[in-house]
Amino acid sequence: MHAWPASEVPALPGQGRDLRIHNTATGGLVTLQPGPVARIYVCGITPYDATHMGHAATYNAFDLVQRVWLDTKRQVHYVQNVTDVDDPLLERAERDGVDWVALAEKETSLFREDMTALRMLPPQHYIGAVEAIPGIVPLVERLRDLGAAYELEGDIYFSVESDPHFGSVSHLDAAAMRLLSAERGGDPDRPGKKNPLDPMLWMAAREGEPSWDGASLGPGRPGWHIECVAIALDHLGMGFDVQGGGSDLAFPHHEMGASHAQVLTGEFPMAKAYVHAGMVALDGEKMSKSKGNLVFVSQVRRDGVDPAAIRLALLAHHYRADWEWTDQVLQDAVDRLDRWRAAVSRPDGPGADALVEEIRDALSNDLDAPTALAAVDRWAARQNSEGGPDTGAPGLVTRAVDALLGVAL
Ligand code: 5CA
Ligand code: ZN
Repeated sequence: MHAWPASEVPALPGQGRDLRIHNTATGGLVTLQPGPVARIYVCGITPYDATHMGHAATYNAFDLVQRVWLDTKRQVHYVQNVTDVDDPLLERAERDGVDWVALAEKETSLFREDMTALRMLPPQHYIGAVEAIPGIVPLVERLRDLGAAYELEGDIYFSVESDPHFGSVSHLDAAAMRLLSAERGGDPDRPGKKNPLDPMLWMAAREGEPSWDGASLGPGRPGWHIECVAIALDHLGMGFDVQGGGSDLAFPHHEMGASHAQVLTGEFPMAKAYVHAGMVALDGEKMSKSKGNLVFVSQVRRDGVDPAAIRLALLAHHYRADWEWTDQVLQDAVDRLDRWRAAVSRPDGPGADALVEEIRDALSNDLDAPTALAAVDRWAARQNSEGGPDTGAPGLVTRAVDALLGVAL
């Protein structure tokens, strides 16, 4: 499917920095040194109740990853999926009495509009689960031929024991894995499984549900994790730089996906860093579609808030922190945007070369956007109080904030 339009990323003077980022798989920071083309896969939405501020915060984190890489003059090869067929989507369509295809299309369109408004860089490949099915089927067949998958009443499961590296993303113990598996789309209590954690690769066709030709697997639809693996391997190959998503994807989704890919290819690891964004809450609880405690990007935009202010509200929090969306968070961002805009709308100002380096230092250090914002705040405060003689400064600040933070002043 098509993605959304790219906003220009201005080139900045001087030298970008290599990205140091927290890798869930090692529990520490790693300095990534991609080749001339950095490769990133970010898990996309399941298209209903999109785009809420939690989604937006997670995509903002991975947009910053790309902006740091682009500043080093690398190209970025970015792939994202849309989980446009899965249990929760079908359940929502059923609940609301709407066609699941129409629901997915409508929500994906809205997501594209929100991403465009927020100036999130688009993926080069934006791939739906449904369009990936012809590539998924042979992977499931191969896993079965390798003895890493087995059948249970027509459904095909992946055997987690087939991957000697299973557990290397989340490092959770079996009890914790079992709990999260039950919470996040798994079926640990289904009788007949070899290991309760084994995830489904291919679900045999169910009465009244959509299904596709699965060749030797029979008609059915793909499991969740193999969807992202098929898309990532097809467009990026093994050993790509970053696998990204919210922290709720570390287990089971990214753990299982890594295992699928590692068994399929015999290579390890699938990604050089597994990067996870914190969870955004509302009224004390994680913003989630199942609870319905959501603030939508599109609603806030309709209320007349500049998307650049929404972006600043996201950037004011470290991507790894769990934080709460409040009216005050948004108001602070609106005020900051006003101050910054006032500061760059003068013909001269305090020199800004050092500021560009401060922003670079902050972002390359585990995407420390709050520190970058504080540096811009200091420049803006000086400008708004005493001004300065540098006629290039307001333009440079505008370009740096745009290129590195995705904020249009
Ligand atoms: N389609 C799958 C990934 S393949 C999925 O998880 N879709 S989603 O729509 O549920 O979430 C999309 C992204 O937003 C995921 O990376 C998820 O971790 C992230 N996300 C969901 N809720 C929040 C939240 N409250 N705060 C931060 N990120 C969130
Ligand atoms: Zn995914």
